[in-house]
Amino acid sequence: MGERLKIGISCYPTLGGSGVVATELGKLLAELGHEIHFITHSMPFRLGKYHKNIFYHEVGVTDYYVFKYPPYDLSLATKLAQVAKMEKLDLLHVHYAVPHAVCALLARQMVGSDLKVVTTLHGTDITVLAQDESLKDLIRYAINESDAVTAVSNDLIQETKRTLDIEKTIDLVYNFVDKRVYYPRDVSGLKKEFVDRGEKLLIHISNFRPVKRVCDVIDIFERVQREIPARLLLVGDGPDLARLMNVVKDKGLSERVTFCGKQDDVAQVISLADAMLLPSEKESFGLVALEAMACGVPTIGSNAGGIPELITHGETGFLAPIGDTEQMAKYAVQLLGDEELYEKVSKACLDRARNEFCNFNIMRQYEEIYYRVLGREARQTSTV
Ligand code: GMT
Repeated sequence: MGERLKIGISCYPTLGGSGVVATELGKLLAELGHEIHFITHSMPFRLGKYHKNIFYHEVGVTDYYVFKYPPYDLSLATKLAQVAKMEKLDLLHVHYAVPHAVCALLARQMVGSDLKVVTTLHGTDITVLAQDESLKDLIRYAINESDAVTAVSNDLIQETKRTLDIEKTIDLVYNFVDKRVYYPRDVSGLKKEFVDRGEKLLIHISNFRPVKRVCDVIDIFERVQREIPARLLLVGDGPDLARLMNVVKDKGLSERVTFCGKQDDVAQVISLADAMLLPSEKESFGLVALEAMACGVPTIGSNAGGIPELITHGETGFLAPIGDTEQMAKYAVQLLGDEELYEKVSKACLDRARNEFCNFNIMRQYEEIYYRVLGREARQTSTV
């Protein structure tokens, strides 16, 4: 048996897929016996109850009156260094180049030991932030100076190299899903509260930002419900919410569209649905589509970014060019109107999610990267 590692994890703890991946990874690593220290400004939302081998260190921010903006990044770097020293951490695994990787590099310098830094790129740090000239050089620096860098899709690796002119090797480690949590739940009782007999339920879950193109979701739904009886469930919250509520009202769809805000039990909510809509402008992977896949719910969406690496068109969902809502609606009608096709696609979804994006396999890929940067032997672990 190889060595138990002491790992510090920093991420955006309160929202988004990157926080989900970081937290679920930490929980899995702890389950295998590694010691995990979350170092974040608030408790990661997926951490939940007490877990053996998991520790939480809150980053406080100094609000001194001369600071126009409280220096969160400096407080995070200091906290990362303090925890690394005090707990004798082997490495920091940070999610997002800005600010987490930059802070981890500063912490590594402060600690002055062999502390290693593994950075995971999740998408918008490259597809949005690295387009900003004021941050580009900093993100390139963070990537080049990390001991290892991972990205959640091949598409994101290529875009990172192109945008930042980077030659460094970036490891591909896909998002994962815990099959003990994400599986088709029996929600037949609850479903009656959302749909009438014979109606199909479409779902979209996101942070309602412009990149998610939630207006396209409504447009697709409008077309679908003209052909088959259907309802739409919109889950989440974000900057576009008020506008979307108006769009739904103006289109006269209020009776058929439910906005239900953020939900904790995502697997249960997804299990209510017959199909997921994900017509994003940018999507480095699309964790929510994987979560749907693991519940046997096919996704219809755009072929943006890394989505085609997750969804094979015609097998585990249907993809069309960004903005082609007419085609996406046609695919939805085809899928939902053909029981045999639906069963086939839904089963393929379950198989692919369980076999190719299994939490244990993906966690092992991260573990191997940790041992590689530390120059240590990977240990033999039992499966979760
Ligand atoms: O999708 C979002 O807006 C949230 C964002 C995040 O910062 O958490 O998600 C990104 O990371 C996820 C986990 O790796 C990926 O599955 C999402 O595709 C990616 N989002 C985008 O690229 C827009």
